[in-house]
Amino acid sequence: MIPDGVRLKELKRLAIQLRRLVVESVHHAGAGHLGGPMSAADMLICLYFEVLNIDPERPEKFNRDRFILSKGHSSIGLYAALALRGYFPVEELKTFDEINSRLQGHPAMDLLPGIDMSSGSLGQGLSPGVGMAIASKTQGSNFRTFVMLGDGDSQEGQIWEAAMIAGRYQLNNLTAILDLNNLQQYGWATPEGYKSSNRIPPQEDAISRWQAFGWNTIEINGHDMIEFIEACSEAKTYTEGPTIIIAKTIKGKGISYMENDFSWHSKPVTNTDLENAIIELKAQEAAL
Ligand SMILES: Cc1ncc(C[n+]2csc(CCOP(=O)(O)OP(=O)(O)O)c2C)c(N)n1
Repeated sequence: MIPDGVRLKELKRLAIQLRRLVVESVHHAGAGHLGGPMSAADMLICLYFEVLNIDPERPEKFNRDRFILSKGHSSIGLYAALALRGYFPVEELKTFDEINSRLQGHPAMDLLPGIDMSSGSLGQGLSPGVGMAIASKTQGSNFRTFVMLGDGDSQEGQIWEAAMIAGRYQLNNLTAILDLNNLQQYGWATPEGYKSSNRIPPQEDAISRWQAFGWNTIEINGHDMIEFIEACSEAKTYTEGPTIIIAKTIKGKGISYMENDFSWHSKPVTNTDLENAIIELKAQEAAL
């Protein structure tokens, strides 16, 4: 269902809260990823508050929708979404990245309720997504599987092996989401990012690539919540095969000094950085 104005405002408020929790957690931990969680923030909130058929009280329920964060380094974004949705206390985010914490730098499925798949080694998230989608069909279930990919993440060959199988078996219960922020750890992932450089881009034209593997493609602005929710609905009604939502995003979105700057892929947040981020996020909330 498409959210009305009041609900949309609430979702936007949650995305601002998520961004604040990410910066606070990385500041507290003294390390962590920022750019990737920020580009994914609006979609993570939509997934956990609108799209996924889930029950935080019963995180193991067989018929729940599955979500895999293939770009597992953005774990703190996922943890913040899970905490806000009620899977565990928001307070626990303060343990992010500590020894023996359930909130490790990369998601661990045997530690934390709500994590459907461990991830962190790039390129490995779509394969288990294919397995889950096949399991849903062979076990007569109707749960859907969502996998969020990074553009750097999808430079790994295993993504394309999984993409080929998903197309081959017409897995119409599988939705991939490409967080196309054009940047990766130390530089560019796509031609858009390469505008100012004469280096050869590692990835070109995501749409025709995915279509060649038999996928339905929907291109959206990944920071427009309505576009994202509508794309998820369209994916549900597409019966011929898997769908990928190609979401154009901005790395670091929401904190001006982080936006489109790959040095904010991962780095410690100083006290001043934190203060500046909170000033911006408070202003965004006041403007809602
Ligand atoms: C197999 C593997 N190689 C390298 C890394 C180190 N690494 C972590 S994040 C990252 C860049 C990821 O870029 P992208 O998928 O575009 O993520 P985003 O920009 O959304 O953060 C790299 C190279 C890794 N985690 N796994």
